Amino acid sequence: MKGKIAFEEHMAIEDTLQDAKIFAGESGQWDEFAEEILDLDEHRLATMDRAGIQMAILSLNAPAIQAILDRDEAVETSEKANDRMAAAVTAHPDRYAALAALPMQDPKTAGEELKRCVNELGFKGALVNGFTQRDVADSAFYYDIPGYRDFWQVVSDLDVPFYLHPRMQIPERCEIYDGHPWLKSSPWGFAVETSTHALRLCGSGLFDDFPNLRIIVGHQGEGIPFGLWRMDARMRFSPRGYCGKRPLGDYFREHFHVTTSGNYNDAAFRCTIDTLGTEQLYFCSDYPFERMEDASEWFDNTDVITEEQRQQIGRANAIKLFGLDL
Ligand code: GRE
Ligand code: ZN
Repeated sequence: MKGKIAFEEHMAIEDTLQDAKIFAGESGQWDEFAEEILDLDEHRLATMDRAGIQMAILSLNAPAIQAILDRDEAVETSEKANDRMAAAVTAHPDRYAALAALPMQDPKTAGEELKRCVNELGFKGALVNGFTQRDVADSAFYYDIPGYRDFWQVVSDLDVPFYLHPRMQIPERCEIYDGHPWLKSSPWGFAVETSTHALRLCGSGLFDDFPNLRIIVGHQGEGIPFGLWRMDARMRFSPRGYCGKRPLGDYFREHFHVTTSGNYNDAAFRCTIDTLGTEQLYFCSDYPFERMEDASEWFDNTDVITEEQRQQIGRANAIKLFGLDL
């Protein structure tokens, strides 16, 4: 399929590049990977062409800003990354758009930066890499806590989507993975971390306070579609501490948008479609952690969807979600 729009498509700046090394450095192809993630010109555009991707909505790599302990450095690095993305959009306005990196260490400044990005630079929303550390390495701030309500007010006022992207759990807080470092990152731990964070948002009453929030999660929903029925079923018996006014599943189905990033699998796709329908589903690749060609090869050919649904999920839904002028 030509004309696809993809929006879990990562870039890096020199300051955040090293964060990708533990994920991509072991393949022995670090130099190539580094070139790919830094490049926003010919190489990436040619790869997009081969994969039938007309537009990539760029975002910073993980965990990047969210792992910077110093508040001022987090603010400066976000601005730098966002300015870099803005320059790429200016250079190739018909091929790129951008999602803001945000210094969640300081919710007020994060809101200000989001306003700058959306109102002045024309960004389409934000992509944040899970919880934020601050001041000390052994810290993890999740965005359901009261300190972030003013930030969500800004997101709600701007009415832009917020992509909740994975990051790895910090070493001080992941005993369950001891002795199994492979289990901690993208094969499993990313999904546990991100889905739990997403459910915290649902259970915090956030969506009662801000009914227009739209949260995006990747990887076919980070496992939530598969578990949703049971969660609602069991919540009838153990709703301890749950602050939502409505059942969990209602919030997920109403406020969450799910992408195919890095999970090119028919069974997962069917489950996600069964849970959400096709209107809140989107094609994404997760380049350069994945190959755009692999994402497209699967998406363009899967017979789980009709041709009409392929157009919808590959393009039309994204135009609507981000209000793109295409
Ligand atoms: C990602 O950003 O999506 C990612 C990583 C590291 C490994 C795999 C992956 O940051 O998909
Ligand atoms: Zn990603």
